[in-house]
Parts: sequence; structure tokens; C-alpha cells
Amino acid sequence: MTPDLFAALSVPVDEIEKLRNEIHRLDHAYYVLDAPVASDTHYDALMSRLRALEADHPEQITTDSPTQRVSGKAENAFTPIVHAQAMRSLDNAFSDDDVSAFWQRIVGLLPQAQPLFCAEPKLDGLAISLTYIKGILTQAATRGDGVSGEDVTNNVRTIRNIPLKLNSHNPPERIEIRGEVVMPRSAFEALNHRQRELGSKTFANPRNAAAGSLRQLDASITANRHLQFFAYAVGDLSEEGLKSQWQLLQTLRVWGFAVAVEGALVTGIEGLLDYWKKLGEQREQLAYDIDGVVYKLDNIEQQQQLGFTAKYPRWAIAHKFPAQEVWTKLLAIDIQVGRTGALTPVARLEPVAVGGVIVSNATLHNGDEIARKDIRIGDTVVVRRAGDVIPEVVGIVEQLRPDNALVFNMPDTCPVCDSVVIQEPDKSVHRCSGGLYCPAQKQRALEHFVSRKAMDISGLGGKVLEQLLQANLVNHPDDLYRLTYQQLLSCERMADKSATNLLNAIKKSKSTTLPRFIFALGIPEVGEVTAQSLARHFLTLDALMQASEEQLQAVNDVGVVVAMHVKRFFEQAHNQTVIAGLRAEGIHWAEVEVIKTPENSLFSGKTIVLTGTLSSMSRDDAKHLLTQAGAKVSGSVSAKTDVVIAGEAAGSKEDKARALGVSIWNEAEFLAALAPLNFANDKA
Ligand code: 9MJ
Repeated sequence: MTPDLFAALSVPVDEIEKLRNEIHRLDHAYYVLDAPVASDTHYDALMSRLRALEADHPEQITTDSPTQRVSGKAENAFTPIVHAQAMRSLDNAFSDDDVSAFWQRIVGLLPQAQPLFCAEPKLDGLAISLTYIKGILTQAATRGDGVSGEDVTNNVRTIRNIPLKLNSHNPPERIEIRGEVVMPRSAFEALNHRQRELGSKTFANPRNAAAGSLRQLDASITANRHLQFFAYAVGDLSEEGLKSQWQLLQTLRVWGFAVAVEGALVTGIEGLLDYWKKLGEQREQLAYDIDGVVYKLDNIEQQQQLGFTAKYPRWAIAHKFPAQEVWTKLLAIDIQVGRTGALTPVARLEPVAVGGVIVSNATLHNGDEIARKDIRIGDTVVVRRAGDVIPEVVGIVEQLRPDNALVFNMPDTCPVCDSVVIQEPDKSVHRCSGGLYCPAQKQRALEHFVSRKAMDISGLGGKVLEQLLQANLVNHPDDLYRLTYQQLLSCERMADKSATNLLNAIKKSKSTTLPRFIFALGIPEVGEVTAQSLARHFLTLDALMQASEEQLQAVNDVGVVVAMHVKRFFEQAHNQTVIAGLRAEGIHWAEVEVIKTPENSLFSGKTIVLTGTLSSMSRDDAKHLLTQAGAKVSGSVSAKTDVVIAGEAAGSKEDKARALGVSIWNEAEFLAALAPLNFANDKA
């Protein structure tokens, strides 16, 4: 045997092949089926073994190897590609009448049958076309003008739920798969958050973010943007022997593609409209934006019978939802003062329907955002309202700017109390320095003080507080405890029963806990979790009030900024007076228990987020147990989160965790991890 032959025989071809197949299988389970079948450690071990073998045998590297998702060859980037079959767009229906006309047209053209339709969500992303030759992904192109698009192969290869190789023993010689690239909302929010922190441009909506992410010269940037692809069509159906759109969707799934959820077979005008209505109701819960539904004649022979107009297929139509982004006039900018004095610029708009409701106010976030987007009063602005989030101004329509558009500057003094406004170094937020002397801050601070997680005084809403403030009956939190029945009766819509109930609730709130009390004070940057850490560390209010910044920083999760705020808060004479007043009125709490964190706790020092509903305990109990076990329970998922515990109906937090690669536990896994700690029946 010659040495060369010997070397060839020693190439571990089988092992490489096996590793690739196994990694493809795990990727598919994780990114397409959303149901991981292996631990990260196992996955990483397979990847590093494959990398090592490929490093020793570079001649064995193939383009479909999972190690080759990000391979920075940019030379073909964005060169034009003519589509083998034109990528036509869809005709739109905006009303029930439009849908009815579409139905009638089809029935007229197909008199022999009651047509069946495949109804699908219409994803609001970017259409792309993927070419697979002998089952291997060889080219990806944007839709462009439908006739030709741009080569985005290198970037598209980084999208983890796109198979680099079709899952088929007998793949077509050549096939073009079409679908939509989207950015899940959670990834969009995380990206904009990052961009804001870096002082970089934010994206107006997930579609723009997806487009921007696909048009990167450096594919490793695209790889970090958590894009997803959903398949819904093929370029030329004739070769595949497929009979229906429904069958096509199932075949796409088998080949390894993600297909959008909630597709259905429907018939009759009512059937079509019902589907549209149902999906419209679910729209906000989906992980990504959809802007309508698509009805496609299911039978492919019938599709071919109907063919195309100059622009659109005759056999399909997009039935749009009410727009989530609309244009309107920015009439004025008002400033709202929050509890901690943060000034939020609020856009007053010419009223306009967005996502099905009339909107006349939208947030502009802060002064820096206004400057970055160059928003001026008088501009036509783009307003977005998606899901439950507060409507926001995401940009302007430059070409419609009037000559007299007015530049807006954040005020130097508080519009409510005239105190000096301070912009914190390195922060976008402007703050009124008036503290509790500012009536706006006073009202917000009182609302916070009585809120459920603070002193928990029910029956004391914003309206009642406002009246009490205006009548000068309440100025500071301690005044609440001196209110009389007669005084309460003087408030509008306050009768015997409500006044008595409120007095009882106020009285009951006197018995509280130190963490609740600290939280209720409304110290900037001190949320529920930090209040707990402070209480556990200092044990008494006096010790906390006397702590130096250095001592404060010794507390778990308290950094320079929080320490500064706490110190500053307790130094102020009026805060000391209010606290003394509250104590004089009889606010008290049991001594803080010194909880010993079990030494064997899996949770020690971990940052954990709870989401969804647990069947075995309330969210508050779970939080208590986790805190006792030494974990920090946080409300939002970030790269710093160690574990997300997802109960029933977990939503965007779970999606975000997945997008960020954070571990996700179900309830059973959570209970299993708690079990060794013997916390049974130990409640707050
Ligand atoms: C979207 N955007 O979700 C089509 N689409 O079919 C679905 N787009 C389409 N189908 C033919 N689900 C042309 C476009």
C-alpha cells in the first residue's frame, strides 16, 4: 500500500458524516421544531469534534457542513440574480367585500367545484428564494422587483432554521424554495435595546430590522440577529408531483423547513372570513409580526387552470389586517413627569386608527431619540402600535416636512414644578430635580406607594389620589394614615362603604414587611428585588438609612448608580421627615429573618426569570422560594439571565430566552431542582 492510499483510508469519513447528520438532526429539533433533544454541552461537544476533524482534513469540508454556516466570503454579496420563475407578489383584499369578490371570481372560473382554500398567516418580513441543487443549499436571493433580486447566500446561510441540506434521500435535482425571512419580536426588541445602548440607529419595525440584517457585508453580524425563515412555496411545482398547497406545506416540513403555524383548509366566504378573524385575534400572541392572511386555492391543478394576471396569481389573495403602522401629523410634544422625575416626551397626534384603535398620543421615549430621528413638530410621523405595547413614533416621513416644522428641545425646567431639569451623564433620561416637591412626582410617588407590591392599599386609585392631593388632604405618604372618614366622603364617588373599606385597607397596610416598605419609598432604581436585597443585607431600616455608598455597594446587585440613589434619597431632609411620620403613624414590620441559603443550592447567585403560569404554586411563592434558595429573580430576560422557568402559556419571555440561548426549564424541572432543598410548605 502506498503512503498516499494509506492516508486516504485513514480519513474518518464515516465519523464526519455521522457527526454532520447528528448535528443537522439536533439543529432541526432546536430551531425548527422548537423542541430540543440534547443538552448544549452535548451539542457543543459534537461541534468541536467535527471542527477538529475538519481542521485535520480540510479537503473534507463541504458547504453543507454545520461548521460552515458563517463563512465570511463576501465576494458575491448582493450581485443581481435573475429568478428562474418570477417571484410575483399577491393582490390585496382590505375588506370583506374584497374577499367576497375574490371568492365569486374563482367560483365563476371553476364552476364544477366548491373550491377549497389553504389559508396561511401572511408573515411581515422579506420574501426570499433558496435554491437547492441535489438537496444542497447553493444560492439565496432576495425577491427584489420579482424578476431579479440580490445574492444574499452567505447571510442566509447563517439563519439557523434553514436547512443547509434537504432532509430527503431522493432530493430533486434542482428546487427553489420560497418563503419569508422574519425577525421575531423578542429579537427585534433586544436588538433595538442594544442599538440604543450603543447610541446606534434603532430599527422602526421587525421587517426593517430583518432587511437591514440581511444586507450586511459581514455575515457574522447577520448570524447574531436571530432571523428566522418560514417556507410557503416552491418556484416550479410541476416536477414534484404535488397535488395541493396543503401537501406542499407538509412536504416542506419533511424537508426540514419551518412552516408558519396555524394554517388551515377552509371553504366558503364565511370559512375564509372566520379564519381571518380568528388569526386576527391571535395576532398579538404570535412570536413574529403578521400583516394579514393569504388564501390560496388548495388544488394545484386548479391553480394552474387559473394562472396569472400580469402581476398576480389569480388563485391567491392577501387579506390584510388593520395596519400597525400609520402616518399622521405630529401636532405638539408634551412632557410627562414620572415617579422618579424622568421626563417623557409624548407626541400629541392628529387622531388616527392604528391596529384597530384610535390613537392620539404616542411615546417619543426621550430627548435623544427625538434628536436621533430628527422629529419636528409639524412633521408627518410614522406611528406604530403592535400588541399591547404603548404606541410609539418610530420615524418621520421626510418628504412631507413642512417649511415651518419646529425643532423640539427638552425643557431646562420641569413643566409642572419649575425645578431644574438634569440630564444624567451617559443617560438619555432628563429628570426633574424637584423630588417630592413636584406635584407630578408626588402623585406618581403616591400611586407607587399604595400599589399592590408596595403598601398594597386597595381602593385608592389615581382619581381619588388626585382629589386628595388637590384638596390638600394628602401631601406625603404619611398623610394617608391621618385621613378621616369625613374627609374621604368629600371625594367624588366615595360613599359610606367605599370610604370604610378604604380606611380599613389603609389601616391594614400598617403591618407590612421591610422589603415592601423600602420598595414603597420609590427610591430611583430600587425595584422589588433590590429592596429585598437591601432588607436582607441591612436587616433594619436604620442601618440602611445610615449606610455609606461603599457599604451599599457590598449588597448583591447594588452598583455605583443604585448606591448613589439610595444614599441621596436618605440624605434628603424631607424624605427623613416622611419616614419619621410613617413610623409615628404606626407602620411596622416583623424583623427580617436571616435566611441561610442552603449550601447545596443550584440556584445560588443565579439570575432567574419566571414566566407563564405554574400549576403547583403562585408566581409570588415561586419567587420567594427562589430568593430563599439564593437566586435573584428578575422580571426581564437578558443575556445575563441564567435560567427562564416557563410555566403554561409562557409568551415572549420564553421566545427571547430561546433567541438569546438562555436555558429554559419547565415546571417539572424547576420542582426537581427545588426538591433537594426541602422547602416544602415554607411560605413567605
Ligand atoms: C407570506 N408573506 O407569508 C405568500 N406569504 O405565496 C405566504 N406569501 C405567497 N404566501 C405566493 N404565506 C406568493 C406569495
